[in-house]
Amino acid sequence: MPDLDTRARAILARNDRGGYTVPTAGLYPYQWNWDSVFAAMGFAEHDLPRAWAEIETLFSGQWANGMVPHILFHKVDPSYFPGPDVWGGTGPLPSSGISQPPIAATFIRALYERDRPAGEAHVRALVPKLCDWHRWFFDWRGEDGAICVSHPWETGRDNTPDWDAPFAAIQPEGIDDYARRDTSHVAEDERPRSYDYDRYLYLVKIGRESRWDEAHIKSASPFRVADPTMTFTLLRANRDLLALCQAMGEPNCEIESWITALAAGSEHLWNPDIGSYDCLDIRTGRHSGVISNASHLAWYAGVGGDRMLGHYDRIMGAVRFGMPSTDPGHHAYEPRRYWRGPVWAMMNWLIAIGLAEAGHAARAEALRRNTADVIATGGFAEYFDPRDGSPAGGRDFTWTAATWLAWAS
Ligand code: 9YW
Repeated sequence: MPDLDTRARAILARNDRGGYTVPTAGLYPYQWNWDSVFAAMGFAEHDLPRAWAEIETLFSGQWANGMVPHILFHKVDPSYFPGPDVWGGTGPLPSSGISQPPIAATFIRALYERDRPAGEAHVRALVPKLCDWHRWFFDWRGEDGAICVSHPWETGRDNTPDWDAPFAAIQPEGIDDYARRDTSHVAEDERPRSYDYDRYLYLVKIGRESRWDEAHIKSASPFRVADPTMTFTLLRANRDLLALCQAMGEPNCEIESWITALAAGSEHLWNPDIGSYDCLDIRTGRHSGVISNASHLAWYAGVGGDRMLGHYDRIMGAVRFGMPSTDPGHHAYEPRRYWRGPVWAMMNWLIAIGLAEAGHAARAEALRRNTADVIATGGFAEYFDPRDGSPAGGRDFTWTAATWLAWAS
């Protein structure tokens, strides 16, 4: 649809701050990690050099320990809380102290495939950085091959019901008074609750006070949860990183060992009680019991065969627009509240990549059309109500525009 194409390109242009893109003005005025990777794919449709620049700016914030932060605060903007002073990041640029789903290697490979041979110099410079980042996940987030987070924001699925049980065990003591900014941009009932924010800030405080000492966080934080978003995106990213190394004539057996470990480790996320992948709380050994859109990334990771197919068909059959971020059959489902129910277009894209590769081309195509419909119905919103496709959260959103341009349209 040419009109939507034009609007999507205009959103990318408006959110472009020169070398990096903000998810949306006001609500998220900085560079976010996985948002930038999707943005790059949107730019790639009409401007490959700009696509590479987006990724390279992201990696300019990489820490000495290999971590690539979830937010880079290039220019301070008071419309967002918590800002750089609350995080106290210790990297080369002002940043947060946690990471985000490592989808970069996968999409760098896709960029390279459409930009040969010009992209080679970019790939050669990025591969060692990707290796350092992926190694950081193994060193600090690995639990027997499953990948954990030290903060919900690290998964990009901030208030999913997956955290309800681990959060119930946290007493957020000693946090400073704070004023949220998000609810001045977006309706309160589409955002996380204050209960969640208190705990987000408590976990930031633990990290900041340790100066982001990962050994300390790993042993002392009350929050350590193995998560399908991280485990599945990292497994997939390692397969793509290995392919990039091979294309550069540099086979890498360290990555091969990561792939083997992750493929085995993903099994820890399988919850036989509900017949689904979900989260595993390392502190208690308990599964979350939540079937989320991240559970359906198993195909993207190339694990589990068709184990998720029954849930996939059931859930897609229960909503007008899918894939809802939480199973509508779960008691904590809230169709407009952020990661507790709404549809996220870019998650659909990842799920569809996996479905297509697993031989479910018709389902992948149906998901693409359903995503195109939700965008045509609700516009380029941050997320959508699964019941009627009405827009929710931020508007003129970069990753929704990019997902439209690169996949859904
Ligand atoms: C935060 C920017 C980010 C996304 C996350 C989403 C939300 C808020 O917005 O996080 O403060 O980090 O949950 O996935 O990257 O769009």
